Amino acid sequence: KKREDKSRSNGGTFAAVTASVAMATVANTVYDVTNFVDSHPGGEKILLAAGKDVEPFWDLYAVHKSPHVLSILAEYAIARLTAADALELQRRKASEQSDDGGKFANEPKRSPLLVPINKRPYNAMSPPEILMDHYYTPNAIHFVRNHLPVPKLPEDANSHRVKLDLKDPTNEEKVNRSLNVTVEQLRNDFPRVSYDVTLACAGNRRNEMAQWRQARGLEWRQTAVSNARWTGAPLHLVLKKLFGLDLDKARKLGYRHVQFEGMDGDSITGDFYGASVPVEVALDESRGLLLAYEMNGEAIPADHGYPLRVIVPGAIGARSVKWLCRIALSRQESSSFWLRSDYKTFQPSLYTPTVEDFVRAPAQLYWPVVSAICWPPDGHVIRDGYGADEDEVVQIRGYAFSGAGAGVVRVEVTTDDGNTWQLAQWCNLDDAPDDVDDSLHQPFGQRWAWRLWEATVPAPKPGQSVTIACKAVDDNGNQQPERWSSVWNARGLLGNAWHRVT
Ligand code: MTE
Ligand code: MO
Repeated sequence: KKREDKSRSNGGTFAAVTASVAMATVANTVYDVTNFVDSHPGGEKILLAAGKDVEPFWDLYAVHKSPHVLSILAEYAIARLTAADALELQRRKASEQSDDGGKFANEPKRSPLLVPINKRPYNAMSPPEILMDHYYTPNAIHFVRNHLPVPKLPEDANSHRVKLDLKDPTNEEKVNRSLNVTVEQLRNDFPRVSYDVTLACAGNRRNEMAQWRQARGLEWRQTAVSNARWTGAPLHLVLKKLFGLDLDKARKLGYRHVQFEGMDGDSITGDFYGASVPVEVALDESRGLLLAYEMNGEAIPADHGYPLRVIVPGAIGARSVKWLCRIALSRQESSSFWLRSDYKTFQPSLYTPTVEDFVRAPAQLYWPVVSAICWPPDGHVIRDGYGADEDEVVQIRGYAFSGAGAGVVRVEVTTDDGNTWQLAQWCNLDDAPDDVDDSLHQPFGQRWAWRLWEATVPAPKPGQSVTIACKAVDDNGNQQPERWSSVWNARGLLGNAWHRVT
């Protein structure tokens, strides 16, 4: 129950939260989070759950579902429900779950090949071994990262409207000019442009980073990464034609950011998914921002932003807002929780960033260079007796990409912990464009797509094992760090240490 507790010297609010039945380690436990509110990264929002079951909130903010959070929570346990209350809680949950309050009524059918790591909201990795079979990841197995339920989507894509607002540079609440544009107009009135873009969630490979030290968030392995051909209208042309704005003019008027809003919101908190991009990036033709209406030549599937999403090439996936319903020029960054207080990195010495730390840190925009092995899987056991012969080998396959349009120039592989290295070869997949290795395919500074690579190493002798590691080098000469210790950050983002597979 949330109530003023006058008997306490600090006069603070008393918040009790019962934890979920599904969370075995905290089942049916009541917590007094009064003294935790100030250090909760989401601030006072935790009080929304006061006196209630916390599970539905954790369904929406799935970062909570980690052993780390459970261990923090454990400190605040004050009581357990009686058996009768626990039963009642279970009964209510069962009746709620049947329709989930309708929140998840719009979830699409999904391929059983995806590897889900959270069901509601839905989050799934691409299957690593299938991922390596295509240059263009088939839409059905493109990884999915949803922070909220899939919103109710329009049946007719073409009539879907996006609101375009010029906010008052001195007053975020005020809109000076506003108009609507439909997907049909974007298709008919603007050039149709396609780019190959690899999307990767900033939390990719968090599970490895979290093995070095606990990191907050969903434990993605190495395939919260996929590549697609995205088609749409260039953002800078849309703003030029409809508002007469180019970068110079936008800056002179006091605009610093282009904000994007998704149709997916949370009716409990009033939050919506959104992000923004600095005007210098958003209005620069060479940065390739697209208002995309097609993914690999098809209408964008429900999970990936139908009917319209923005694509921000070279950036962490979080900037490519799906289910786009509003674009606004502003002096401010997007007010979205995920832009302001979530996708941010910190120094390795900061174990538990405060709300202020999150607000102060810059929002992460681009990816650093990264590569990972997708075949064989870690711990893979080779057929009995294999490796006895000198010329028996293990085939390795993986991906590599970098951020901000930097291309990957080479990938290197080691089997002796980095003492010696061998060069990987580029894969020649049937579906890849013929000019995939030609600078015409992805001009310098616009290398937004991954490169798939393969290598061959001697098989371990029977009964022995080998640990293979890879690293990539990009156009800037930047390389992946050897160890997690130097890149570890509390939120578990941008995991790019050498990828190791045994
Ligand atoms: N856009 C909306 N509207 N809602 C979201 O939850 N997730 C973001 C981004 N855009 C998200 C969104 C994040 S964090 C990532 S990594 C990518 O979408 C994932 O894109 P995908 O699901 O198409 O792979
Ligand atoms: Mo993400």
